[in-house]
Amino acid sequence: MTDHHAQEGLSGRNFSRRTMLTAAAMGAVAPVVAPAVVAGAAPAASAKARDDSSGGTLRRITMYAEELPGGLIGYGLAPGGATVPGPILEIWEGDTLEIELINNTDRQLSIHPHGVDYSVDSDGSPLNDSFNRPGERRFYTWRTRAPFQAKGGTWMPGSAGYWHYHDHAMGTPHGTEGLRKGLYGALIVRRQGDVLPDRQHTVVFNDMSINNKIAPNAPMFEARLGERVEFIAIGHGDQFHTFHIHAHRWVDNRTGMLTGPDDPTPSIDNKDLNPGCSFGFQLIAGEGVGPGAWMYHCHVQFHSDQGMAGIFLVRNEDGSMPPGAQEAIDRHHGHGTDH
Ligand SMILES: [Cu+2]
Repeated sequence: MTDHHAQEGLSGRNFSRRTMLTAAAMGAVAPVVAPAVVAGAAPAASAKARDDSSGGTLRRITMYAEELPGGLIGYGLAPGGATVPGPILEIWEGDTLEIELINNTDRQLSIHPHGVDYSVDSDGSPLNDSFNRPGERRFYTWRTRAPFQAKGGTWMPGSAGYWHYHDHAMGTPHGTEGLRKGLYGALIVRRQGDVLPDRQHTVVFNDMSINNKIAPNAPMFEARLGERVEFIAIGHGDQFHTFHIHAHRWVDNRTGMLTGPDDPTPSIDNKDLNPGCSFGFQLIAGEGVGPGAWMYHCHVQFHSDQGMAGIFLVRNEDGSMPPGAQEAIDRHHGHGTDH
């Protein structure tokens, strides 16, 4: 089974899947960094030569598109390491990310990003002849930039945001089949000074599934009480969705956090998650409500009823199960039946 996301637990597996592409961030988060990323990272000196204006770093990774059991296809950072969703790619505003995508399938596919800058040959679309043929390697380059002042003094947005990447070439010129089979993942571009999380979870509402699973096998995301947890929510497919999480809320801006006590940005716990959309936020697990098995789900009623519902398990601080949580998980396994 391709159960990579369903039962990640607290083993640190989700950390190992996180592609921290920056040494600066590593100290704060202490993830297990995928060796391929470290090995591929260019020294700062060459980054400067490449991109003097932004001061950003040129980062290089190799990604692999591979078939998975159950008819799925995923992206990974090592041969045999593909997952659905793919790895979280994370860079800083100003960085350039060069991806060598190795297509280990017998289908044509690509990688197409949202939110960053790229030239037509890195578009990831058949329109621009930018895709991998079966067995082919191909480079894709994504550029980012900080906010800047345009002519006339108006401010233009930087690249920072909770974005995503996906196939744009399998099945149709829009990658409809690739998306359906699992070729998608989260892309985070951080701004200098952004707060880093203890733990991250990618939630993709893809047609009538969550990460290509449905209840009772929808992903169970875990954290310990008090941890700073980052969710990256992405929508794909042909359905409109709304993402809701129980007992926690966030702020409806780029980071999900207020900038100060007087920041008027509204606080929410439910947000549209339509195809191609993405957003992210951080919460403090169990803050104000305690540990427990908290539900997250699509709030379109027939979607939740048909299995777009999972559990955000907030464990006790020491990692043990809080009272009632196992019973709640057991109840969730009867999802779809009356009780
Ligand atoms: Cu839905």
